[in-house]
Amino acid sequence: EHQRSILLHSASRFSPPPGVKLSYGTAGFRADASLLESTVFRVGILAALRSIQTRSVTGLMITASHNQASDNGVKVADPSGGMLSQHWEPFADALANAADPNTLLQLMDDFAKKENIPLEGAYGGEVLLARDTRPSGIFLVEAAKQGITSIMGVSATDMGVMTTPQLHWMVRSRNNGMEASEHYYYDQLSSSFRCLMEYIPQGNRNNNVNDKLIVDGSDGVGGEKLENLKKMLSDLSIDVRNRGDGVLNEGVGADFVQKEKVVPRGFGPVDVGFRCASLDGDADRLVYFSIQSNSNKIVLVDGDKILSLFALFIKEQLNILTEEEDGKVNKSYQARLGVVQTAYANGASTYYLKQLGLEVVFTPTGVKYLHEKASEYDIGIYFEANGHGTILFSESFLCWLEGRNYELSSTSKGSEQPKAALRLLAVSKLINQAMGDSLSGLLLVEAILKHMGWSMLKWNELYHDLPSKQLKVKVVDRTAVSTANAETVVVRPVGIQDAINAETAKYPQGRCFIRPSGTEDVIRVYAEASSQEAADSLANSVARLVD
Ligand code: NG1
Ligand code: ZN
Repeated sequence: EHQRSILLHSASRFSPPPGVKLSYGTAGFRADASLLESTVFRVGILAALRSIQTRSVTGLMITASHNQASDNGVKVADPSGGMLSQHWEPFADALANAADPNTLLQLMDDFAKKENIPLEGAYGGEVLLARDTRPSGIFLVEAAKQGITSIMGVSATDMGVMTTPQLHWMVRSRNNGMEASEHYYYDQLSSSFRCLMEYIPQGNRNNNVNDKLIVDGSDGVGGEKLENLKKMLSDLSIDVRNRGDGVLNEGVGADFVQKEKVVPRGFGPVDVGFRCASLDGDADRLVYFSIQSNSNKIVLVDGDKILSLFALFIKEQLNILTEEEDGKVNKSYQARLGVVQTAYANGASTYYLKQLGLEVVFTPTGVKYLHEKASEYDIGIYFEANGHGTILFSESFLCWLEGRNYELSSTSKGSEQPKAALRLLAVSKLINQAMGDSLSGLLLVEAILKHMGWSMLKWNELYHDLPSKQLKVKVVDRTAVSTANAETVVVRPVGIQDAINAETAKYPQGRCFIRPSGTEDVIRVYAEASSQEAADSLANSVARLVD
């Protein structure tokens, strides 16, 4: 009873804006910040309930990532550090859209019963919360705290301004019984980076191809955090631009650079020839680029190429590890290595990865799908073309690796095998296994380039991207389009897929698909072909089919 009255009282102070229907979508709730206070309050309640149910720490992140500064959003981190379990999403939608406190309470009661969640403080839950640099985050964090603490026995721990991957990392870390502080995060990243640098092959150690890296922080939270991390690294020279003085995500950042393929604000002719990278507003995406002289155009090195670099390096280490002195293959452990992409992956990257002999699988757009798929492998690498991705290691593989490392360090000192084991262990600590993280991703790219002795141009030459074009078509009801086969085939409206096939067949190396966006009221069109003109023309004619 006490719990009911607390809830009714606090809920009465957060009424949802009339006439607005919100949906948890691909990346939590997102909208203009002025509409979100009641939603964030309610997501606070949800994160608290999830904490009680799992008897673990959960997380709540306030961010709208690469969207404009006036937008904001909220999403929940599950105890693993990953995205909220998908079977809670309909509850999130219902909670956010409940019209009044009584309906809200009824929904909670029903859900708690169904999910066996004791509402009377059986477990003292805890929710870690953080926000990006958006000013609206300040009042939204307060709404989140009210929501969390309106569930008896659950506490809210405010971690302040953080990147999305930092918050997820800390949730994961806490539930593994480890410390969840920013210092510990920097410490783990920098020490595993140092370890990778230590095992760089002799010949490449003093190679100076990797002079300086210039990073575009998208005027968001990532720039500041990278400055902190930088202080703990000695082998790398980083110049951080767009650290927050300009407007967040405006003409800057990973989304802008990847979609527009032009030089971001704060960069210019003096940067020609340098390796550059862009983070997005909450620092979970990373792309590289270089500036061409006398042009506003950039050479983009996207998520697919980061994925290819990672896959190549890991495969090389696995090969070293399983090769016996006499050249035979050690069968003691066959690690399953898998690569996960979406239909947006450039066809040339898929072809390249398959040629390396790798298993490549596809999922629908949205990191929750990619992450889930990647977790089925001993080493699962996933990336979206837009630069969001990471590497997952299975517990059993890491265990085997620890053992192998121990065995090797005593028997074959100085050989490549123990180094390969140590490198893989270092990668598993450097890369953020909770979710894609631009900061840890960046350090891994830098370490691998150094290891290979490659410049960015050399890296970019792994394969040549097929020309591609992305368009969006505004529609009244995007749900009218539904797809199958990892979004490559349209099922409804009937007939469209045949028309797309007929168009696509007109272009050499043509590939084209459409899908409803999970974050905007649009249908997205993607086309690929052997020339830019052809890709543009294919995209345009398919867009006309949708209109
Ligand atoms: P939608 O709007 O569903 O296409 C976009 C991105 C996703 C993902 C989400 C979440 C593209 C084509 N789509 O989703 O990859 O990043 O936003 O932010 O880039
Ligand atoms: Zn983001």
